[in-house]
Amino acid sequence: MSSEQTLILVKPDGVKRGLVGEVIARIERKGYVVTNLKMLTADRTILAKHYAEHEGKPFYEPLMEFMASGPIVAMVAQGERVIEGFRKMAGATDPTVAEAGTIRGDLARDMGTKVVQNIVHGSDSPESAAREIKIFFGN
Ligand code: IDP
Ligand code: MG
Repeated sequence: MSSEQTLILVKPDGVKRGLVGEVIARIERKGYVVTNLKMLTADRTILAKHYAEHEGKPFYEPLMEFMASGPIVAMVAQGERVIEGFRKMAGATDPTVAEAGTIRGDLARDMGTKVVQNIVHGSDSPESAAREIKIFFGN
């Protein structure tokens, strides 16, 4: 399979806790290449596009509020099967059960909040990656 790209976000909890370097270091040690990167505070418009698939779910509003609560770091990582590879590195959505050795398993836990705070986002398919990279970085 040819080299592909994925959209990775360090969420507000990761930035607040000073884990941006840790996340980037793991991506680079794995051998993926960061090809674009920026810090921003996401507004509702951008978040509504990014999380359109979750609209109407019970955690949607808390998710929007959490993701807008502080700066995030958006980046594009590139490599063979990076979409699948980064999802594996991130670990399960619920950080309490995410495997040790994963970003979420090693660095996050259930904080008792309405929305799960789990440090990172990673695109889940080539279609999502293309759509999400466009949202954060344009064409
Ligand atoms: P993912 O980030 O592992 O792909 P998604 O199902 O796409 O997980 O959900 C997006 C984000 O919404 C999660 O990373 C997490 O922050 C939050 N979330 C997902 N499911 C739940 C839930 O059942 N309760 C609370 N928050 C959730
Ligand atoms: Mg997802």
